[in-house]
Amino acid sequence: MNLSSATQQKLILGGLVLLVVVVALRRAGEAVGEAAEAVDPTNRQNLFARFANRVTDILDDGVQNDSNTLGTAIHQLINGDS
Ligand SMILES: [Ca+2]
Repeated sequence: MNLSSATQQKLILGGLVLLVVVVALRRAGEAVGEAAEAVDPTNRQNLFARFANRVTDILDDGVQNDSNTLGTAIHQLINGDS
């Protein structure tokens, strides 16, 4: 890769900003507790997973009836069964 030093500086700055944001979110999460669980990607009940699962569910058969989750859809895609 042939990046200019200005681009490299932007990438480094972007990485630092991301790091600061992650640390800040973790600190805030410790203070807030419940809210932190909501955005914890490992938490099955987190808001993003719930949203993704809802979309997958509706795309699955057009109805919101818990017929499918994103995890299940990915599993089926990888394993070739439907
Ligand atoms: Ca469904």
